[in-house]
Amino acid sequence: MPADPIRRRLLLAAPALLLSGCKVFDRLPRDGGLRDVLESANTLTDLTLGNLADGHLAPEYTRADIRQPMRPNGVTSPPDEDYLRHLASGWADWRLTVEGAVERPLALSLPELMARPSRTQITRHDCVEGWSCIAEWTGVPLSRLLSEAGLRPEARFVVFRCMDTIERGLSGNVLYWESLALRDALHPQTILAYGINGGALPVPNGAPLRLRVERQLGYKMPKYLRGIEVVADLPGQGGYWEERGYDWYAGI
Ligand SMILES: Nc1nc2c(c(=O)[nH]1)N[C@H]1C(S)=C(S)[C@@H](COP(=O)(O)O)O[C@H]1N2
Ligand SMILES: [Mo]
Repeated sequence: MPADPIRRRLLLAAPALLLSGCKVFDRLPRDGGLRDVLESANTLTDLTLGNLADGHLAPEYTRADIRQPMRPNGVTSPPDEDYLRHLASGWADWRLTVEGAVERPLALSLPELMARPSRTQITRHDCVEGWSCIAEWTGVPLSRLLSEAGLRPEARFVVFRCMDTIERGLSGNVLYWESLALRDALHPQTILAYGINGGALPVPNGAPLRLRVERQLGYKMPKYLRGIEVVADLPGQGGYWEERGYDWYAGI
């Protein structure tokens, strides 16, 4: 517990906020006014929790703490033609795009990303399903790319677009996607990782590039990235799993 009494009081208040963040209103009708009011209260709670975590680093570990390979989860072998073509060509034509509310949109190849200053961190991945893994991640800080692109004043959220179909729906395939508040996007441990445990990122863990956002749960870390969009307003519920009832702010 921090010695600072105000900080301590805020931390003690956090469990209550967490409780109020539960989706207790999931049984209310989708189009109900009451549900909308409760959902906006929930978003407020999410933002409050995010602010409480501001400035804090997730714990980092040593190599000796890495006791297992990184367990792959969710999509582990994207079936998508585009993805398989990029994989076969060694990512030669793949580009990470950074666009939306930015001054200078970017389209960067893997070697261009790897040529930028990198950060390596040994962190614990917590999946909402209840398992954890410690691994060493290497990548380019997202803050670096966002400052290269230059955020426009209306920028508030960052949306991540992936290359993998996670669900084959009646109205077409659904690709995985996620989003973060700018505050988490700019956090020093938020990186776009192309390396794991000293080697290249393998396909099951998200090749060629995946997000690490260390103070949140696994589903907030999209793999198989193709594009980043800076936006003023969050599209829909903010991610594939969020549209299926998961919390948008998944702080741990
Ligand atoms: N594109 C994409 N990203 C994803 C997923 C996915 O299915 N597709 N699953 C998420 C979940 S629930 C977890 S726990 C982590 C798993 O990462 P890992 O496969 O490297 O363990 O990726 C997250 N990012
Ligand atoms: Mo997960």
